[in-house]
Amino acid sequence: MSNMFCFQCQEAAKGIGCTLKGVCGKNDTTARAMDLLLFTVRGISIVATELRKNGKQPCDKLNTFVTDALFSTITNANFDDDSIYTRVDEGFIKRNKLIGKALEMGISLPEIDELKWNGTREQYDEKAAKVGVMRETNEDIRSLKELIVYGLKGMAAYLEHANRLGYNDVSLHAFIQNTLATITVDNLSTEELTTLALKTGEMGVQTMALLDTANTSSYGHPEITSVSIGVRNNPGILISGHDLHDLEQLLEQTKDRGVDVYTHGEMLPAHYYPAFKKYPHFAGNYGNAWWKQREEFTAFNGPIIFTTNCIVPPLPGASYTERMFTSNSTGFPGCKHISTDENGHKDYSEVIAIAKNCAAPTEIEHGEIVGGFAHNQVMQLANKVVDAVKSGAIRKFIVMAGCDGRMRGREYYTSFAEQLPKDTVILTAGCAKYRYNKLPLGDINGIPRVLDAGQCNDSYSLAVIALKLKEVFQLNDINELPIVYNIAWYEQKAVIVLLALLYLGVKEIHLGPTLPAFISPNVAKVLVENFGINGIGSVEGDLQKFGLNR
Ligand code: SF4
Ligand code: SF3
Repeated sequence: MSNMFCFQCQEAAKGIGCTLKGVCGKNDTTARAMDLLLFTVRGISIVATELRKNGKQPCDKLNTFVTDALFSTITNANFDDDSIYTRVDEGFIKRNKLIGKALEMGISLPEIDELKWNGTREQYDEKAAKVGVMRETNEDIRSLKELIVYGLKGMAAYLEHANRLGYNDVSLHAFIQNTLATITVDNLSTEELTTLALKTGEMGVQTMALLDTANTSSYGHPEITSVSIGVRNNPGILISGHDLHDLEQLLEQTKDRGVDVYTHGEMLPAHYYPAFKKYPHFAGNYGNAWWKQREEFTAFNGPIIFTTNCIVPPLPGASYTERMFTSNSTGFPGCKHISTDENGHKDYSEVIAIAKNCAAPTEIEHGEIVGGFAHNQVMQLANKVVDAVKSGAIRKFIVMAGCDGRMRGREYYTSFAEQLPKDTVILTAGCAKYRYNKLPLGDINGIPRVLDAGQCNDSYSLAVIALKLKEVFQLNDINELPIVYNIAWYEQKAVIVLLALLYLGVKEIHLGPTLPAFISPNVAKVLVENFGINGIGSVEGDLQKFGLNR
């Protein structure tokens, strides 16, 4: 049996793919379980799409099943074979029910393994080994299909967050399923797949817009905020990931309980939302990006809640494993999973009880960082920004959004930020910011030189800002703006952000620290020729390329 093959993230072994165990810590059994889960999701999507064509809308529960299944296969989201196989069991039941419905309606279905295979749990692993990404033998077709699937995974994650806040758009679910069906059943050419990848980018923009509406309607528009990075004397609960709805419930349930709540990693931007400022026990942000969690969670001393990726498997015997909780699509064997009831409610009483017996967090940093520059806030400063550009005080904006990661080469981003000329401003979103958001880069006429819009999904905000500036400067093309793109990626949410930018017509994006392993040489050629996508080089060389010499 082949062990596993996965090349979906920036850490893919040797820049090719992980074959024995994931560099992320994913076991081969988990990788295969995920391949089988995607197999069931493809089957479901094929039948659901046929039903839609015949006027029958699948129910919300089915849509949620698909987004959750996709989300659970994102890098660093779920390491728990049992929880993945439970989803597979459920997936086959759902698929078979849908098939029954389709047959009742006289719909003929394609003769395809994804619809025919029915095995027992004992047969899952063997089957899983045959349905992974290598089932597609043509390298370029495989590359484009996986590009699309990874974009859909990112899209599913953002859609799930919006859904949890009560914001939904069934056409986005339909697109995800329809696309999975199309790339499974139809023999699309590379040109057709490239078009579909851009269409995925368009739907990605819509999904991020929906999540932006969900977040800002629920919690207000992010505003300029100083966030403490130090600690207080109470025990604390650390919440990581991207789900603001989970944070809200935690803040409500911890009110007046003598514990503080801190954010980690991608949850930092929660502090920028007005609605969360009313909680006096919302203490600050602790630590840095996801990959530093082993040291930081040890020092935190209190319970940690994962609302989404990215989990780093704790080392055996790690002191914090017993205080680690997962929720939503995430999972880790041996860690408690906080379930959601049918009203979307989560009960954090066990987390709070544990926290009360923990020591206060150990201080690892102190001071404050500033953020909250999402589109609404930046537009309130538009005059100031436009004046600074017109007067030449700001020469260029550098979009440095995306992900952080543990690869050594990512030191590039810190050096790049440090060496940027002083008349440039970094626009950031996502956990990539931790490479430079604590540097003393100063400001330009009161505008900080690092403007943090928020989480990776708030890259949407950066696109809105760019489109508004295009209007203000009366330009025909987004690429005429004084903005350059030097984006860092790690996992699949960055893929949907990238596809969204390509759909919006952004050219000359530099992508690092390495180009995706799933991009074949021929597909890379298309990306270079049509979109000017480039890798990164040396800091000095790239500054020169961008016209950013000091
Ligand atoms: Fe390897 Fe990344 Fe896949 Fe993990 S998610 S197995 S590191 S390619
Ligand atoms: Fe970070 Fe995972 Fe991608 Fe949301 S939390 S940007 S890496």
